[in-house]
Amino acid sequence: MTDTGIGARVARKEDQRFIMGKGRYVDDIHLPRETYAYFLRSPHAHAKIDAIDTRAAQAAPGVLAVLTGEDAAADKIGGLICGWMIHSMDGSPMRAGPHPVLAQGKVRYVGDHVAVVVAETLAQAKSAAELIDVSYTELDPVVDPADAPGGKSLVHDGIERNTVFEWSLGNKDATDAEFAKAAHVTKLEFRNNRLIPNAIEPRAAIGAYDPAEEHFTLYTTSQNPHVARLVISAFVGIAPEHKLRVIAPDVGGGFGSKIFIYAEEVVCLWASKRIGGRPVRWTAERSESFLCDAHGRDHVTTAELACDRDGKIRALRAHTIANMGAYLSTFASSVPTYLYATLLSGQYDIPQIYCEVDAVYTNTAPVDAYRGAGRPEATYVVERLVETAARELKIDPAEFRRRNFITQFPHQTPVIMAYDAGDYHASLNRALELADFNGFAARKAESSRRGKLRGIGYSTYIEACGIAPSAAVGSLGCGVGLWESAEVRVNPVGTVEVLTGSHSHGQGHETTFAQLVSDRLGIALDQVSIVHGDTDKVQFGMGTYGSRSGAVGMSAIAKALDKIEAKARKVAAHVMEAAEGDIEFRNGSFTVKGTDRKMGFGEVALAAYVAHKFPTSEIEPGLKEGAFHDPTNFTFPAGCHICELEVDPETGVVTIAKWTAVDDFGTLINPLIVEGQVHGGIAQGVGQALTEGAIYDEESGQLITGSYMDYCMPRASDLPSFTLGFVETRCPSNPLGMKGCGEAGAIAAPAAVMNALTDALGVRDLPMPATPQVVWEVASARQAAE
Ligand code: MCN
Repeated sequence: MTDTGIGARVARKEDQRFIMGKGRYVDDIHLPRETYAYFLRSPHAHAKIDAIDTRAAQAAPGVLAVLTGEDAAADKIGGLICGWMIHSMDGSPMRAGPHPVLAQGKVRYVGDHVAVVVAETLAQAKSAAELIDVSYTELDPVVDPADAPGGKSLVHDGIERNTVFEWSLGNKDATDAEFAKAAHVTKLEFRNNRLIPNAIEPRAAIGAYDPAEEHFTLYTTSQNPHVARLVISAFVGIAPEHKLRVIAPDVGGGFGSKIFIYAEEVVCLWASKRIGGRPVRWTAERSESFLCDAHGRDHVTTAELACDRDGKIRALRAHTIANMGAYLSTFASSVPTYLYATLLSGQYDIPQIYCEVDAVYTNTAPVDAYRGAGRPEATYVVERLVETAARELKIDPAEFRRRNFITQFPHQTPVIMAYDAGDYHASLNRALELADFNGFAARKAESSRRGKLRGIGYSTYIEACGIAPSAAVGSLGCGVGLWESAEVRVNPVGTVEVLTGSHSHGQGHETTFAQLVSDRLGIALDQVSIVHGDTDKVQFGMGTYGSRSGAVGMSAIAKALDKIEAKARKVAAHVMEAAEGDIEFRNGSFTVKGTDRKMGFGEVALAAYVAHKFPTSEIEPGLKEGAFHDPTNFTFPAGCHICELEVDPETGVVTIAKWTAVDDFGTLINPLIVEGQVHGGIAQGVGQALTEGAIYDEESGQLITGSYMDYCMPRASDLPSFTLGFVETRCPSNPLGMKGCGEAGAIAAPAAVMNALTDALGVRDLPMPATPQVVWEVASARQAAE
């Protein structure tokens, strides 16, 4: 390992500009003659639009255009799509209601896009929006997903029972048979609370139409600019792909919420053309982000675990109602299905699993992938059941897990996934050691002396990421292939530009991707630059989500580097007049075996471009190679998180005393960055467990938690210093042996917290978020009962 190569703890290159305030985000970009868009949003959760009178707004100072859904329909602007087809148990395709970019006939959630005003200034656009007169007939909103099928009204006319699909996975009869003969059944009912993503940078878009070239440019806060271009071009129909450039510059976090194609991006492009080509810009206010960014989770689940007399798990079954919100967002249908039920085996050898998922429409913001997407929900089901079953069977929870761990690989689960590599005993054992589990009883006694309740909880999670093999996801309904592409351009002086289809918005790709190049070519880190986020520069890409940029994106770079090395060897052989087989390449130098003849990588690069010393009929000049990488399997990061916490029964305040995480991410490219990823994920998972929860008013469908006053993000002071460790089993399905790390913390953490909290309080279950009020009520009831 070199000090900048694979495995090195290199500080993030990109942080220099971010910390100095020199990042270039969409809102920092200003184009000549730009204008401002302001969206008039629905104040109602569910209402018929009887009429929209825009005349006063059109005449207001500075206004250039006021556009509604009727205008969009007249201009043949298509609706937004959901790109993953799910079929119900009866074989029928999912029922996707129309998703217009501006409401047509009806509004379906508070914040739904009703009209846009484009004006010379933002203030003028906002003032004019107040002059738009919309006549609504209010309809009963459908708010609670559990009630949606029997709801008072239909979110989409014609979509009966508000049901998008009724899907299942696994063998029902075989699972039921195991339950029928089980010695013990543990049953839990819970809601995986609805979350609102809160990236530091709110969403923003600038649409610019060039009438001379009939060409559009979109600057947007996207995690996947090429997919945005594909959808906006092929489905929304704004322009063919070669007439649309999408640029996602520095993006300040996304956590999934910036994967999707949103109405505002389309409207800014379309409006720019409508006003003759002046750029149209929009940046979300935080309150708009709360209302309109796709939310996450929101499952209502009943789950059961069947065990035999020896504490061996025989079967798991679950029924989940998944809230999709008012419209199917870009990848929404995949989240409660193939990203959820396929992980219900956890780290355990479970002979039978059966899961049914009813996806429903409600009059709430669309729900789609949010850090972990389906896998935190699955882990929550499995790890809460396992912990509860162990307690009921009076088996130590760690021992119960050990009895049921998968130990042979590859392991085919009953729910599609084939786990390729792992060592679950190793991560549990190491975590117990690092957490000083043996000292827990003494710490608990000490807490008790201070009147506090101490608890410990595990989450031995698994996830599937590195999304994903194209043929596999295609067979499951995905509309696109999920490979990744890369191009490595070596300049004549030996510096390197890597063009990648991955998109970094906080994950440190500019550093880790450069580390791979530094390692392979033996050149300094600052000789490498990573180019991403621009469809005119990067050949193609599928973007960043599903912790795929390492396992899939970097694998594409590794393949391109193989080609670079192969060609450079040929060039070196000609220049040094040696047989290609005698060329060795190590630490940035090409040498001829058994001689002192030697060329540096930069010299070979120059020779490749000068092209004097080799037959160009056999070897093309230049040194530039591209590659696409399609993985052969998902990657399966897994590990053990242990949360130790203390409850103050007087106030309900929960203090996390200790957090230990031992994760297996295969080969670590940069442990420092990986640790940062784990930290962030744990913080989000703790937020889900203890503080965060989106709440809509049942009667009106208004978002009650619409600002930071009501929606509580975890703060640094809510978290301890984390103790991290790693187990390393190489992933066999990519050349680097990597598994994704970007979501693990958020997947593992909620179950660890709730297992610890139920342990501390001596209760079977507790709802998330377990706010001080929830905890205080439970603690008080317990004390009253004692
Ligand atoms: N890495 C490594 N060794 C490994 C695995 C990964 O050094 N064995 C490095 C990678 O090279 C990369 C980083 O760790 O620099 C994360 O890699 P990976 O797990 O492949 O995840 P992605 O880069 O694809 O990022 C996506 C993931 C997801 S799905 C969400 S959601 C998320 C996350 O990353 N959103 C984030 N982390 C985030 N971090 C920030 N700051 N902001 C977000 O929006």
